[in-house]
Amino acid sequence: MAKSKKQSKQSFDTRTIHVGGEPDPVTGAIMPPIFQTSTFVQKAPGVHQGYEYTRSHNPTRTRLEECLASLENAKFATVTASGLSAAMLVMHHLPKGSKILVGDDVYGGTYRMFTTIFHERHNFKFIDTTDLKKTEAEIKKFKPAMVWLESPTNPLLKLSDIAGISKAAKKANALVLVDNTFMSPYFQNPLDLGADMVLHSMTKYINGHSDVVGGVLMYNDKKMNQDFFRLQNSIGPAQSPFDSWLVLRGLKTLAVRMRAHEQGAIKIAKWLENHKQVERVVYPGLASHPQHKLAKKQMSGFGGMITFFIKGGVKESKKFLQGLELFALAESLGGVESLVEHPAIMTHASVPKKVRESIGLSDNLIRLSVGLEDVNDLIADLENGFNKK
Ligand code: P1T
Repeated sequence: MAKSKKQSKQSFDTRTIHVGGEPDPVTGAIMPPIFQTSTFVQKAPGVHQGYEYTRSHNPTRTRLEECLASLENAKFATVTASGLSAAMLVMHHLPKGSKILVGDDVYGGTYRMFTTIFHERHNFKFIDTTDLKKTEAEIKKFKPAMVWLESPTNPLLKLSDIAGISKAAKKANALVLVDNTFMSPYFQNPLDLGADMVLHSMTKYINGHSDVVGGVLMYNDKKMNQDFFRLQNSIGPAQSPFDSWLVLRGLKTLAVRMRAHEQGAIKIAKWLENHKQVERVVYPGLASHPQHKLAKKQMSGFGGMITFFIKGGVKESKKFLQGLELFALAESLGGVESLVEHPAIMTHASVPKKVRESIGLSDNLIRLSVGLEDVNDLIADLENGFNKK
């Protein structure tokens, strides 16, 4: 639940390395120690040095929270055990019976949480938030307590106008949360665009090495911070000190990784666009992306995720996926190694087929997370996939 030491004069790259990464004041160790402890000794009952019990807080996690808050230009950050547990805290933070307007293309696990766990506590309405006018009208009509956006969405890479929606939500007293997992704080900062909360699955780009599951919420409101502390402490989805330390380590290269992910993704997206076995490529950096203009306006880059529709259906998709070697067939994204997956069968299987079809999440859709391997090797691998007999 750390408050950021806002070092706004320093660049993003510098802050990834130095905020929360200060040498250990006791020994001078340049890398912060891992406080691998469950509890903290008290001098007298209630007399402690700021830490009591690792479920509530831990110095390694505090360092990570300081760094993350700084990178997202937030005053506060709350690190949790997974991206979904960060979402769970938000669901408990909102008063019972809240109306929540949600983008119609969100991560399958988020959809499952809203429709099968929290549907009894809150009232969810899913709409296409890419249409600003329609979203503004819906905010007026539905009167939500919160607008929940993913931008770009998983897996269709649709964008929502964060500044426009935040303005309309503010007028209607609604909070705006943006799941910024796909862009990472390097390419997009929703709080600067008027959102109230940012959520990341740290499992993805923030950690970047596919060896940790984690989540984080970033925001500016002190009361919110007190409530998230209460909820974290009372419900218990705290991240372990070792995992927080690994994320701190991964964060140091976030800026260089994001630039490299994007460089590879742009080349691959353009190559796919000219491939005869590809029906359509979706990548916010392509001029053909329906919201390319908005992407240039609200993001400082386009990221490393590509979605494309292969010519054919499930049969052709499976053949392609089985022909790949470098791209590992796995759920998740944002790691140094390239991953590929079939959303309809894998990450979004919990979204009913009818709903998937209504939003264009079809059976010939393939999602790539472009890693940091040599891009020519990746392209050769994709060609092998297309040539698989
Ligand atoms: O897996 P977890 O750390 O709990 O994060 C959930 C989550 C939240 N938001 C977005 C946009 C996500 O993509 C995810 C997790 N997504 C995958 C595992 C995936 O393969 O898409």
